Amino acid sequence: KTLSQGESNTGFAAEIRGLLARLDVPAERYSGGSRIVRTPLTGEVIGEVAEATPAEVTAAVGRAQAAFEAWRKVPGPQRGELVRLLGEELRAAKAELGRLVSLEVGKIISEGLGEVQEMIDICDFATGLSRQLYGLTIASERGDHRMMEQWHPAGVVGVISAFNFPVAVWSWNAALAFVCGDSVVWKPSEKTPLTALAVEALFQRTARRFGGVPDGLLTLVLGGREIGETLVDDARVPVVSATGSTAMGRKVGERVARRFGRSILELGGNNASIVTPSADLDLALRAIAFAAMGTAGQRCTSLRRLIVHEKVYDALVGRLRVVYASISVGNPVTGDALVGPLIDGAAYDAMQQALQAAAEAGGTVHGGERIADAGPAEAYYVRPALVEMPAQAGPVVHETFAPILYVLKYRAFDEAVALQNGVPQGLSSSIFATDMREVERFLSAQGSDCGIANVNMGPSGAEIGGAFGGEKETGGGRESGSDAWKAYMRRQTSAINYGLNLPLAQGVKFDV
Ligand code: UN1
Repeated sequence: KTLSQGESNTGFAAEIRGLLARLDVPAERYSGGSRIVRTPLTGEVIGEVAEATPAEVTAAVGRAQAAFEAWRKVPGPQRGELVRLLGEELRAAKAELGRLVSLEVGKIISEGLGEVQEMIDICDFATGLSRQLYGLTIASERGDHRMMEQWHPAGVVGVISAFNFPVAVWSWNAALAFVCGDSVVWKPSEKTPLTALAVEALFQRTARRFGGVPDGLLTLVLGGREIGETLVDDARVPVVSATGSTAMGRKVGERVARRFGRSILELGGNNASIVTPSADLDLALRAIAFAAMGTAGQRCTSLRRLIVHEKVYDALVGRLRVVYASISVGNPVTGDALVGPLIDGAAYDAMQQALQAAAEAGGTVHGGERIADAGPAEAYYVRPALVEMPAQAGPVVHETFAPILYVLKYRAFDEAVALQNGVPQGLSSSIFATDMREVERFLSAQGSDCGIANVNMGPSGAEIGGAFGGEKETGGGRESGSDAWKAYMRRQTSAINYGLNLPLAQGVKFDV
């Protein structure tokens, strides 16, 4: 279903102002500033935010440092109480914040709500974690000695987040950082400052209920690259967590490493699914549709490459072409389309360039065209593209943040795994198979080289609980689940002598 031009321009600016007011964001935070914010749904202006100067960022880090020095003294389980309350506020505001995400990013309503649910889930996870910041007791080789390790708060955590998950990615980092005893300075994407302002207001509401937190525990800094660089270069920020393109992450990683800080990098993905002859094709079709076209292909986990065995190629690709030609594209807020707009015109141009390069490399392109009657001229709605490729070359080895699915054919299983691993990125992957040998080989050390490897589902849609992140040019960082919290703390190893002698390790003698 597509909407007519007149139908889609429904005054989202007014609705957004109403939502922000209900979430306690003062009007001056999103009016009269120099940075224009548009909704991709219609291209209309929905805010004008003031940007921070580099000096303001430096001052924010100073306040965050002072906040950290106070917050680290608060016991972990009490810090967990703050995050528990944040989860309560998010539950209460889920409908409003979720809708705001959909309005600012152009996601379908259920994905906007899902993003807030992901925030709630990490708050629950972090609350439990606040009582489980475990270290080890280690057997010592020396008599009357004990060894142990403790995890201490790291300091100020800089969080740089992307437009596509404007609030969930902040929460993966912030919920862990807060229970770990850290403070946070947050630079969201320039494209999505309004949802960030709403989250800041929810945090302030939470802090008041908690009974006061140190000033500067969370500071939001709005702006572009220059203020990101100021944050990244500040030696008082021991941990920088950055989500976005590989090009951005390479710069962040290098700059942070130069001052011996630690980075947590969540960068580009170029995620593949392998469809084997033993696959349940009905299930695979549904999973592929969500993973490749959901969020208009704008997840770092979106499915971008489909590697299909020649025996099932025609059956699967034929059905996929029907789904691609018929999926509903349009305004997902005023209608029930499953594919919303691209974030902006630059994303559209990048998509068209990739499709042209694919055609030049011998690809057969189905779809990919702009749907002009789906929205006004400043909105970029496209039909998702299915591109049959003769080889994994050209644009296939790059991440294009748009709904393009490249399809490749394989004959031998090892060839499929080699194709899956044969790109510079290493975030997520999946296999569709009911043959357990193929499944286990895919999950083995010689199988997928990605941080995430799924079975009988697509590569996107990870849940809180598992560590999220990937290898190679994806940057190596892990966030949210498992023991990802350790990256937000510093480890201290202690040996304690409770005896009267001084035995030295390794049997060394040194008698003075
Ligand atoms: C991202 O696209 O930056 O696994 C994060 C997923 C979501 C998170 C995506 N839980 O697709």
